[in-house]
Amino acid sequence: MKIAGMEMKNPLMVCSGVLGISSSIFNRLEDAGIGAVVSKSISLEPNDGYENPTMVSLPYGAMNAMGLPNPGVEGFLKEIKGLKLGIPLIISIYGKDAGEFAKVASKLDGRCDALELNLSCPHAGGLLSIGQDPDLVEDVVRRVKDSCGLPVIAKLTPNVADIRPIGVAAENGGADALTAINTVRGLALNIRQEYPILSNVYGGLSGPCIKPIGLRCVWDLKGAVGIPIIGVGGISSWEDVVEYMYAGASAVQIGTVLGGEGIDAISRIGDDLERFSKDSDIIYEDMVGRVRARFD
Ligand code: RRO
Repeated sequence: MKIAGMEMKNPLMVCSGVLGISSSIFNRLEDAGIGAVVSKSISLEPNDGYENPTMVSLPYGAMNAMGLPNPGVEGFLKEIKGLKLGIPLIISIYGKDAGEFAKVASKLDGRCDALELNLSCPHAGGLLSIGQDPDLVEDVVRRVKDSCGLPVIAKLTPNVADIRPIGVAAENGGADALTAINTVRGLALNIRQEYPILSNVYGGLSGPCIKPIGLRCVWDLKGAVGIPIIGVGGISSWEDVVEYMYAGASAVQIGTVLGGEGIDAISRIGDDLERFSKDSDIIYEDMVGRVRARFD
């Protein structure tokens, strides 16, 4: 199967952020059968991120406010020097404005198979506001497309009243695909200490509890854009993958489940999905958008 010009053996990707950027992790993910990997978001300059606590597990998912920690684009390129992968490598990038996004993109030209633009971190003020404004989204995507020859995937936020105009703006800017969704802006409190749990106060909610929100966003985008959609949010089983694909996703990303179960979750979900495809005689491409509104 092909998505945004990348040949993939299955529709599974690991989502940005959860497993960092080391070459050994990318190699282990490939061995576990992942179709493509996405790096943590990389910026022009190194960034330390927020103070601890940056992560909290909840009975229904997890919440994080890491604060975009990363070694900067030059440090990242050193980190992956010598990396040999037989699957597509997608590098997630961010910048404070379109010009910075374009600078990071040009430094990565020819170093990976696609870029994913993080327009959607729920607690990095600037990024969230770029991702909530269709004009800014279109401008960032266009500037990045002009600055490199890589396929560009725009990662969208669910933290908007209507995700469709944002997806359409990314498509108009030249995006090759969309990723929906980043985490949902939330708050976790400790009533004994009488503090918000995360040092940043606000965080991004992920895990099983956000699956219906991710599905709704994929469904809405499918009706609004012509480019492929990569679904993400709360996937922990093959049934979740099929739900996202039936709703309109051409591929999916897996994240929070890896925090609890580790990389074994990839082989479990991948093997189960392949079995479902064979038993039901539905190839991956034919799963995309299979569910229609009941009264269409
Ligand atoms: O680093 C983070 O705190 C973070 C990022 Br960049 C993002 O896009 N989404 C998220 O939930 N956390």
